[in-house]
Amino acid sequence: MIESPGRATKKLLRVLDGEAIGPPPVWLMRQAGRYLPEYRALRTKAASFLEFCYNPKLAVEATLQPIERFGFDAAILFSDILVVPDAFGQKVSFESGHGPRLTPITDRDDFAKLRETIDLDRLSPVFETITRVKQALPSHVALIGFCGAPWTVASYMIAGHGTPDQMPARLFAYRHRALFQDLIDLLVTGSIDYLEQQVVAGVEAVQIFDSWGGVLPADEFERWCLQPVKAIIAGLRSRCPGVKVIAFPRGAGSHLVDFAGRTGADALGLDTAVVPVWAAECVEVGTVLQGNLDPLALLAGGQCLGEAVKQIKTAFVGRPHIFNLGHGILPETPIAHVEALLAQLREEA
Ligand code: 1CP
Repeated sequence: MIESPGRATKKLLRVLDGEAIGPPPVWLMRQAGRYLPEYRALRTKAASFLEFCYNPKLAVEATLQPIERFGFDAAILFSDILVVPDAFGQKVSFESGHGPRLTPITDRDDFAKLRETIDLDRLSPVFETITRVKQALPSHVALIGFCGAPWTVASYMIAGHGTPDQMPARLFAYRHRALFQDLIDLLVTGSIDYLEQQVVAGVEAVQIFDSWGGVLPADEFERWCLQPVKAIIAGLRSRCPGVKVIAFPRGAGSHLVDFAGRTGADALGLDTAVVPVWAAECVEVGTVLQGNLDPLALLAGGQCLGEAVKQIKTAFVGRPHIFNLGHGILPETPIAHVEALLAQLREEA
């Protein structure tokens, strides 16, 4: 257990310790971002998205903005999962309107150009951001760090950009099994080092985003998603005993039942497609559940939003639950809908 004086006052950490609290603590994936006018204004102060992520002054402000506006129960470090390939020496950039661009890894020669260990010095602005955010946060707000799961990060490293179905990485994994395994192993080691430094800098929990695991058949899911996440959690726990880990294996379907137990995660982020009452009944007892409002219901607002929130809250009564979306908030989401969501969550105990 990582003890801190504020632990008992932080609802999110109490739930991660296994307590069922009503109303549940709430934060939203991608809660810092383009739906906030103050984020859009801040974003203009950096020439590129990576420079923004590596500028502690700006990243601290971006992390705090949604806390100041909405009073969420947790802040999530403002950064991106693709700082990891950047810190392995791969060329990474973000083009506005086109998302990330990386120099793709196509063969063993490209792989050999990566560093053998992650460059933690390059990531030092991220750790500075964490330390500064920690000092600025109200005492009841927890700070969450994160990384991408190896499969999801590798899918960008292989394709060189986002893809709807991760076909380049899936094919690569079949055609070049040993090489792909080496890439995954490298990311496991680098992610442990990276998360460890996030914990040292002050995060109280970490989330591992596996946004693209859902496209894989069972054996590939086991090999490229479940086992690497398990290895990261084991490695991190050996260095930071008691750190809380939330796994978010988006699209994992029936794998969700024992995913936390098998990987050692404390909590499981449920994606939008998961039926809340199914998860409450079928995911093994002892797993804290997080989720899973449809980001489009939040965007639409009104009655759809009200009903969806109620359904989720009701399904998880009596189980440790963290209210969240089933995927990241969309840039078009009206602020008033986030306010309505929070009012509804807080009024019905
Ligand atoms: O300002 C901008 O326009 C850049 C948009 C943006 C933002 C706000 C990107 C580019 N990343 C982020 C921040 C971010 N990314 C956070 C910040 C903390 C918070 O949640 O508030 C986090 C946790 C992420 C994680 C992330 N990045 C994931 C996993 C979660 C998910 O949404 O599935 C993934 C897949 C990425 C890659 C990425 N970074 C940015 C974009 C547009 C993408 C997706 C690219 C694609 O596949 O199309």
